[in-house]
Amino acid sequence: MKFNKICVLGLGYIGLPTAATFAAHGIQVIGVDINPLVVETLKRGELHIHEPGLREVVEQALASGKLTVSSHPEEADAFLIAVPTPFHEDKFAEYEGRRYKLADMSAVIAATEAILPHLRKGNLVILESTSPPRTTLDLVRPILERSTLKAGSDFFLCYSPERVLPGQILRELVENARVIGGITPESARAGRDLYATFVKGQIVETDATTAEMVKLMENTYRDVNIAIANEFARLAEKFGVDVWDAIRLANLHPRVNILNPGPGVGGHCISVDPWFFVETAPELTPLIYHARKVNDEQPRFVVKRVKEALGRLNGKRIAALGLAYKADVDDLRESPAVEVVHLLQQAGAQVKAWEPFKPHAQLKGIDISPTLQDALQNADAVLLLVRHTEFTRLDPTDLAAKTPARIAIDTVNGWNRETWQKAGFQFHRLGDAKPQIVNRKS
Ligand code: SAJ
Repeated sequence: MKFNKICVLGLGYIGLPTAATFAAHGIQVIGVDINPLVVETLKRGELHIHEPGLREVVEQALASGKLTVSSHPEEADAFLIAVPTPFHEDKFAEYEGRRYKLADMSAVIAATEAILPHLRKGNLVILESTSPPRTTLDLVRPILERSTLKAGSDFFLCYSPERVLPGQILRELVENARVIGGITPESARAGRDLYATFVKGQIVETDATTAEMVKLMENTYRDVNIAIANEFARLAEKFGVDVWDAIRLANLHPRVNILNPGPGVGGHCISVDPWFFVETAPELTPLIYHARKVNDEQPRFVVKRVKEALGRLNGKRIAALGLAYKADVDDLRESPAVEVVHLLQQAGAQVKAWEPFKPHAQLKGIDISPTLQDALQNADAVLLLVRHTEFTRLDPTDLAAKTPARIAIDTVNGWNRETWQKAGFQFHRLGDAKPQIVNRKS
């Protein structure tokens, strides 16, 4: 199938890079967003999101005329839906005492309905938004069939998940394997024809519900594995073991790959997607549910550790290093580091946070320092919350000269115990209860 013109609905972290990449490969793209601010910003040639390399690609696509932005979709050969699927803030359900969140599919519904008046015979519609299993068949298809056209015979319908890593979106869009789930084999084939425009990775055709499950399985797998790493960290502390060392040794086994403990799981994917399984099958998902709970509890566990290190939290001054949801990104939303800071403050600590990727960020209730120096001065303890490369390179002797703090707490295995101890710090690390042994060596 040949595509001359496509409409991409939703110009966020996935939709905008995808739209610009299609445009860069010669397809006429109408980028659609219901948020007038997004449309205006892009029309001015500016960007509302930060992603390395995106500005250049979008600028070029706009300048070439291949990408235009609008508030409404229009007739096209294909429609691609990449809108958010968050949770309802105030709606929950419960199964055997397990309270779970419910997905808010209103953006997918609205985007599908917006396509409806423009849907023609022979069109292709693709849902990319992460969604509960069967969304394509049971939610999107019936809306589109209100047009009286029949999905699978009059038009093609697919689910194709994005699998890109924030910070590397443009490269991964092209290089990652792409799973395309059609509601019929012909639909999947049409989807392949579209993505083959730029995808260099393997393109695999399957059915729509399998593709939906694949996406959720990837992130749930990661969540459960991080939960077990976090539980191992708790166990290691109980047994006087260094979990980081133990994980390194366990991973020498050819069929074991344990992930890293840390202050919790953030971001918009891994801490969210497992709930889509729980919501659609609570009776089948106790493990997935409890893994989510373990990871959500992790900031509290960190706070407990900080309290043990400091004796008490009330009145203590803490320099918190890092607020991003993970290493070397500037995204502070859904961040466990932010949660840790809030909890410390609730317990009476005075926290000054330093985030090198967003020194001027403003977060309600959090004192963000304009410089590292500012966060450090007057501190009683230095708390490492994010494994930014910049932090792992800090020289503790240098740092000791800038702060009265002589307690360092590392929650991400970013620092070397011996170097910090030599620089005069009492050193604590999450999941590591072996200080006396290292002391003996040094
Ligand atoms: N984390 C740990 N320990 C680890 C790894 C991660 O605590 O060993 C934490 C991170 O610090 C962070 C959270 O988990 O708070 C998630 O980070 P991440 O790097 O695992 O994932 P995301 O959310 O940035 O992106 C994921 C990716 N999925 C997988 O790697 C399976 C990405 O490919 C997906 O496209 C993305 O979710 C998505 O949009 O679904």
